[in-house]
Amino acid sequence: MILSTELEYKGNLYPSKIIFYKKHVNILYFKSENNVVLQLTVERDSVLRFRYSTTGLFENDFSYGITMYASKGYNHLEITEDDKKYIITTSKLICHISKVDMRKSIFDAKDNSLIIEDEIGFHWEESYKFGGDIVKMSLASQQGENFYGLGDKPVENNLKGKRFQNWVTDSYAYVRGTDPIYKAIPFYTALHKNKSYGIFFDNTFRSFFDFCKEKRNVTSFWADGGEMNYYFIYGPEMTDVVSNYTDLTGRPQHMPPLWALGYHQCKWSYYPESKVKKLAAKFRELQIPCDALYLDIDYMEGFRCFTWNKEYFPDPKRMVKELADDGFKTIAIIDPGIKIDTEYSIFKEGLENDYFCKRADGPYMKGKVWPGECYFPDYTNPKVRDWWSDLFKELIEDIGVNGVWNDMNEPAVMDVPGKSFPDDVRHDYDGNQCSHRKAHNVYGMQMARATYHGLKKFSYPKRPFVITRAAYSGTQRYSSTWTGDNVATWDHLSIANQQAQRMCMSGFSFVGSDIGGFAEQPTGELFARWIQLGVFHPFCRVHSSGDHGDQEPWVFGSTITDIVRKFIEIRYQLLPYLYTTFWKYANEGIPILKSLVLFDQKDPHTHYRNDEFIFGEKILVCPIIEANSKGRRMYIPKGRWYNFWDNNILIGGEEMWVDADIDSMPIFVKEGAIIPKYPIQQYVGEKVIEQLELDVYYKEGKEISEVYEDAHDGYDYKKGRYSLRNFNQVGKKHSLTLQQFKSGKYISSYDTFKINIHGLPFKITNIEVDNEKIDISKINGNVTFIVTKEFREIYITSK
Ligand code: MIG
Repeated sequence: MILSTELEYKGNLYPSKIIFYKKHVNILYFKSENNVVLQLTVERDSVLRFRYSTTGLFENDFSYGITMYASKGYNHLEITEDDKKYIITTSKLICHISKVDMRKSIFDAKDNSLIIEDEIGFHWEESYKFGGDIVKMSLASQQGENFYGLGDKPVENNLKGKRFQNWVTDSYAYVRGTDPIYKAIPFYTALHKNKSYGIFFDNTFRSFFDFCKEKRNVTSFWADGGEMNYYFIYGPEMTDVVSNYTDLTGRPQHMPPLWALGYHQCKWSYYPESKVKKLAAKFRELQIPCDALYLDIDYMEGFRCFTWNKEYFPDPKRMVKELADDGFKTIAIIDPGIKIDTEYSIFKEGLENDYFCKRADGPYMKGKVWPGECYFPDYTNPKVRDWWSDLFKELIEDIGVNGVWNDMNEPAVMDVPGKSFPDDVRHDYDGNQCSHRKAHNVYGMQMARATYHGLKKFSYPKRPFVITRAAYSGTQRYSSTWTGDNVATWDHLSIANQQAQRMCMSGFSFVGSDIGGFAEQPTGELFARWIQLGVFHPFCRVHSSGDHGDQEPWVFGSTITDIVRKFIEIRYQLLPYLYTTFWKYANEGIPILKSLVLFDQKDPHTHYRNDEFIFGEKILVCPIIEANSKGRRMYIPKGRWYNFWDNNILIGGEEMWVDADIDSMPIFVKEGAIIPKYPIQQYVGEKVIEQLELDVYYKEGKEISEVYEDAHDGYDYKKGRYSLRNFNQVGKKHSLTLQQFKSGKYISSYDTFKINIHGLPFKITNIEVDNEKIDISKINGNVTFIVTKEFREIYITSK
């Protein structure tokens, strides 16, 4: 294995034979003759934690990645042994630990099949330079095994044959394959023989993953320090693996306000106020829906966080209010670097209270960012986080800004080699003092966390909205994210697609790319194609660096404007659908976007697919990623699918050509689906929803759909004021039954559903709603009718 530069080490060491074993409730300890201790925790029947010490002593057990809400408990735990091994059995797994060398094998308890076993297993090298160990794990990879996940890596979905590094890095204009970039999410899922498991290596040092690259049959991961500490998460369904991973590392702590799922417009930068106002007016004039406008760094006074440039923005409170009156939410950027300026109150406070990061020998960590020379708050100190949270009072509570955008929090520094803090910088790490080697990957996450708490406090009773660039596992609890400084090229459109899918697979679904590309300027065609993809990403924002030309929906001519409007309108119509899938994500950790392998792991065709994905539960999307396309070939997963545009039915399970001229893209709806739709609005809340449309796609057989709603903001839903509607569609040759089961106490503004039935294979002679016939004389071609939202059963027949 290649180690990071300059580490001096003594060669590999390995555990020797086990001489001691002890059990403490669900924690097992195995000690080897040479003082290696394996601590095995049975977290759940399908989740095992492996932690190794090379000295017999463990570090303080502290993690920013794991949430305190992680569920614990198992149904069954039994430990036995024979002369060769210890055998740990839960209701889902059987784990063998070899007595000779501590190597492990894990089997599915159901059929005794091998899921994963150690190759060399745990080994390590001592580090002369830093002390501690370089900790390593190597696992034997089975034939035909594939790998997915790992955060924002800008590569194909399937990671097999590749090696990666986790070290959050500001990566302006990265390209396909650049590694590492902004995020460190040391979690992957593996799949072989229709069984999926995941590995979460909860170690924040610079870490590495090798997926059968160095050796064809070996997967390994290692880190420059800290402990070998990882979670094995069994499926066998990949969805359950991801869901269990977010059970461990957390899910969004609350629903986003619905407007955050609307369309966002950003640029570096919109200023002064008159420009922002013109921008807002243009959206309304052209009737292009938009919910949020962004203020990039130029709104500040000399880039000092929490200040305003009074020349550009003489009265921010008034401006924010006027924008709000027109339905726009204002999002402001806040970076970590605090300008060294003894006249600047935030700097003074930070200095007086000793909140800034220091170098090993005492000087402050000084680095150049936009404001010039800066010091940087140590967000790994809980006191600093509290202070930081409180700094948002004026911005949020008084001025009324609705969301905060955390940038440069890798941390990015312009004048320091490595473009970040040097290794020796000291951090509190919540009382576990350490160097930047350990804190680097969580620095941005802790900034986003502190920002989140500030917004939560000062936006109350509204929900906070935060977006961060840097992230470690668990950041999904606090914030949304984007994929950083991409480029306006066709390849980047495809990379954005990959990254969004990958982030969803990695437990972090609230993600989007800079639509159109941050660097350089897209053609109208590329912009339109990117919008088409972007409206199907959980976070939907156009952003550009601004110095290469404009990137608003109307700058590419009216044809493009019309296409862009049409797709943004589709997003707004689908908001109740997207909101429901967000709720599934926040509640159960189900990824909002599903790569085809996640959607149908049994089908080997999905294992190497990249472009197609499922948006939510029922909608199949495939972006057009090449210029001058009139359509494309794509893989349609198994099952029957309705073409969204013309209702033609396709039978999946093969690759086929799909037409998609510039004003269209391949979109399909799963048969049996019931898709809720709102009317087109220029912004969330523009209209009182007076009727919910339900698009029903007939299927012979049964299909379940859900619609989740609540007040779209605030916290009442946590007290039961939400509405969850479960719809059963049961289609037969000559009948269709729709049943509704409702729970929750939220009362929606509408009283009726408008039901549109697609693909009904028979002519209706009778419709009964809760056993009462309705007048069908007006129903002809399109099967559309209106029913009360309280209906329990609709029965449609032909005699
Ligand atoms: O050094 O704030 O990724 O979205 O517009 C550039 C200016 C700093 C990088 C972010 C980008 C943002 C830009 N920032």
